[in-house]
Amino acid sequence: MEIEEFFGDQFHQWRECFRYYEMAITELESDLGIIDLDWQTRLGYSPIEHVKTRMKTLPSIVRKMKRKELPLDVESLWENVHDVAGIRIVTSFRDDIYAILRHLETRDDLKIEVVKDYIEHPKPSGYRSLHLIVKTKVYLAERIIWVPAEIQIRTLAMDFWAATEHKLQYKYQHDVPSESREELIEAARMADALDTQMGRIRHEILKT
Ligand code: 0O2
Repeated sequence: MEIEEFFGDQFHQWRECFRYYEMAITELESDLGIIDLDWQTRLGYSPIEHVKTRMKTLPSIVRKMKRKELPLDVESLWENVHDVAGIRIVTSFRDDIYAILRHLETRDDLKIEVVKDYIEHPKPSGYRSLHLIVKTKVYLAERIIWVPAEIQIRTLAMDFWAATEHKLQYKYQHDVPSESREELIEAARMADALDTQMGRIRHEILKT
């Protein structure tokens, strides 16, 4: 089926909505680039290791809306699906995650609506990350809009685990045998232990 046919007379509204998500990603990526530079300039160290952006794909959006039994229209997308625009901030150390959160909390161009701490409370799969559902301020030519986005903040170790596990399990859970699932949970604990150890080493070095 052609995309235009799928969205029917809402096609233009969906397209407009997607542009707003793209603008939010551009805005967030640029803001984070500036903070990164500022931290490096002033402190010689930035908690941001790197940033990755992604737009949720249309099939993934439709799957999520169907799973949540939402009407497939633009208003419902805007109100209920908060991760169409996605930003992932990767850090070296676990403490850096919370340093970034503290910074984001001070900004008046960002409203943090929900904080999901999967580090304090990992998912049963072993997944660890800090998720923020935010609204980001976007200046259009003639008005200001607040666009929903999801910010995921995690260490390199958490990111390595999540990216690898995603390939093996997340979308195809039924294919992964239970022993492998256990091993993945164990691998997530090892990644967490590595974060703890690196944090401890950093602390020792900073003390000297
Ligand atoms: P993609 O490709 O990243 O878009 P909610 O909106 O709260 O009702 P949702 O969206 O399931 O429900 O929220 P959640 O669980 O807080 O965040 C989902 C996202 O977190 C996923 O996005 C993944 O990016 C990541 N994630 C959550 N659990 C796992 C896990 O067990 N393993 C891995 N590797 N990643 C996980 P999407 O939409 O699934 O995919």
